[in-house]
Amino acid sequence: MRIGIIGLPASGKSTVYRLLTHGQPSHQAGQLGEASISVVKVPDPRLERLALMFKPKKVTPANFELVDFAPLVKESGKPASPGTQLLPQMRQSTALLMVVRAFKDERVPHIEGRVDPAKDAATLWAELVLADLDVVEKRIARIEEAMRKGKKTESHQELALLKRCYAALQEEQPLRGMSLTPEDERLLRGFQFLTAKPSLLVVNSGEEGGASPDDLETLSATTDLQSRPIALSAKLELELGDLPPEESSTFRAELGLDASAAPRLRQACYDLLGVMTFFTVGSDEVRAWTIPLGATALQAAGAIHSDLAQGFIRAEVVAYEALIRCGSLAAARHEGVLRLEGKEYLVADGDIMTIRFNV
Ligand SMILES: Nc1nc2c(ncn2[C@@H]2O[C@H](COP(=O)(O)OP(=O)(O)OP(=O)(O)O)[C@@H](O)[C@H]2O)c(=O)[nH]1
Ligand SMILES: [Mg+2]
Repeated sequence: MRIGIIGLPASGKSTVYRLLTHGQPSHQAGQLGEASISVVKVPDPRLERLALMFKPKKVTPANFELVDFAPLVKESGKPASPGTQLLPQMRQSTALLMVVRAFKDERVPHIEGRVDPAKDAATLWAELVLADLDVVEKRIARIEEAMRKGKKTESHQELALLKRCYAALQEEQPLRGMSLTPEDERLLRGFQFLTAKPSLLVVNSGEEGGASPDDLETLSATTDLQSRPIALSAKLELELGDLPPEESSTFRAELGLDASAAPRLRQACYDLLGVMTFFTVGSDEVRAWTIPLGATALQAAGAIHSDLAQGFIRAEVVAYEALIRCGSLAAARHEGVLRLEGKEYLVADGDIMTIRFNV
């Protein structure tokens, strides 16, 4: 699970990256080519509550990887050429965080010499569409060439599908919005199209709050995203995060700011990935695990370890609220809310699971 931060030069990508990774005890920062990569832990009050109940030696939150990419458009205003390292790495992200600048600051020049988040979002969007269009065009040309040479090919279906993609992209429609059969999805998966990825727009609004709710609505419309943009002041939030808690809450009150934006943004990132959480509990470790929405008990077992999936017998399952109400696993069993489920059970977000398996 990886989220890539993208945006124009000096929009505040690295500041948002630092904000999201701030105060994370062992965030394993590293390099991915030119980009920085970190593991971000996802806050979850349920995990803290379970830790109080089980008093484990170790508490392990869910996490995702976060990548701080170089700007998508070069300083000169010319688009980064698709031949660079950047695009293939961006394609490997599960989802994208698009940062646009709304803050005004004379000391930080803007490539176009003006601050206009809606225009920047449109520019960014056009870059993604162009990058996908480039891939589609090349692949179509290749298939048609092979067909002309009379090679036996089974790519007719792929060709028809790519032509649909081409038409959508020409209209600047994201591939995310196309209706696809499971077979279509299989055919397209390998291309890792950028406009097919779930994306969230972050408006870096600056100290004076540079983006109004109306601006956000316009931005929403420009980029055709499913989720509403999030406005925050990355630099200010980062600075407040460095202060002792009492001082930072005094400043927040004075500035009329809500609670810290970092946990909210971490949560929004996690939601963007289209995943859910189940928990394993015990005296050694209480841990949050990440699985796709709609995953089965067997997939959940596999997320823990492939041995658990291979030797799967049954899962003992209790919903989070039911366990909290009962106060312990023993009480939950006694009250009959701890159930035995088979491989096909559809895991619900927040389930506490114990996998029974043969070794
Ligand atoms: N005043 C103000 N300055 C900001 C804000 N966010 C970022 N900056 C400043 O803008 C400059 C660029 O911020 P970065 O976070 O490095 O931006 P970036 O998008 O990573 O930049 P590149 O990687 O060079 O494209 C830095 O000097 C930041 O301190 C903000 O909300 N307000
Ligand atoms: Mg940067």
